[in-house]
Amino acid sequence: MAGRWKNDLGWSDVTPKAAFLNRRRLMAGAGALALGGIAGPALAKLGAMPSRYSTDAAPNSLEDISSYNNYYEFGTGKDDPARNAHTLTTTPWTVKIDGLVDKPGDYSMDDILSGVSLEERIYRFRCVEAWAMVVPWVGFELADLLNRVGVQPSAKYVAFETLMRPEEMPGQRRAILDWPYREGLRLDEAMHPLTILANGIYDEPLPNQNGAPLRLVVPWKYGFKSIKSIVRISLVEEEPHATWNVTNPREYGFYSNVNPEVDHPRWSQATHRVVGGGLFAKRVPTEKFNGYGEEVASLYDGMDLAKLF
Ligand SMILES: Nc1nc2c(c(=O)[nH]1)N[C@H]1C(S)=C(S)[C@@H](COP(=O)(O)O)O[C@H]1N2
Ligand SMILES: [Mo]
Repeated sequence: MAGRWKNDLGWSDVTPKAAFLNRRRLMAGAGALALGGIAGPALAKLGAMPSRYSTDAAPNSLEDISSYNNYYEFGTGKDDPARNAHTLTTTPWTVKIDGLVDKPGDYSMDDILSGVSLEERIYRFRCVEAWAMVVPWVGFELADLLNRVGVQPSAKYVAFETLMRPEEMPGQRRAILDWPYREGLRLDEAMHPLTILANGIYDEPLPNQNGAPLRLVVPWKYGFKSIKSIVRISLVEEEPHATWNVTNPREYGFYSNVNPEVDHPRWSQATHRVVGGGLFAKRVPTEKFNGYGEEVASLYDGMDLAKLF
């Protein structure tokens, strides 16, 4: 089977995107009442609107996206999160927003989702391990949330933290990483319109293994920057602790922009494998900034991305 990437035949060739989005919007409008029976006992549709930031590349199947995961809180095998993450309680959920903000507080998911408009963002997603997928996320711009809580002028970075709950996260009972998982962005990266907080995939709530109920998605950076199941967002002055960067700074930089010119010390980053493309699928060239250079390259003007990777 051919790998589904850019010019290969794929889902988007079979279903023209406009028609697909239209049909889905109609379904969202009609509500679960009229059409829910046809769709089966599906989860509530989120009703996300299409976005100009979406790629035309064919999305991976929900099966691919929710069965091949990195989420070490649930084990280090690619199929461990799908097997184990059902134990995670995601309601109620609060996100503490603190640090250099005008309105710090403990915000419920309802607080957070009220006043944002959910969009579908079909993004390329590239893991530092040299595999990739295309994911139809549902979410909203992180900037929307940060603007609502009011970022103070002295803030330079945003720090994120994953839930710490070893009773429900078996991986946290072992010293695989220095828990809780933490990540960070420079403020301008965090405010960039491509940076989203996602609460869904394929117009349905996020599967637990993908970081329910709320996870970061930064499509021009290696996947480990896209931290899952966020419980804390802090506006800070200094470069924040980032789990993989601190664990192994020689191999994982704080910035970790996708970059085919800077190899991982143990493997090449020049190409990657598309998940779902089959065992014998050809590797495809990796693009700088994962193909989002036009949008984000200027954030790094004057920086040596080989040294400050
Ligand atoms: N809390 C937490 N977030 C995490 C991880 C993790 O182990 N724990 N893995 C990261 C890595 S390495 C990748 S590639 C992506 C994978 O996201 P996905 O499973 O939705 O494809 O999540 C990132 N976010
Ligand atoms: Mo990753």
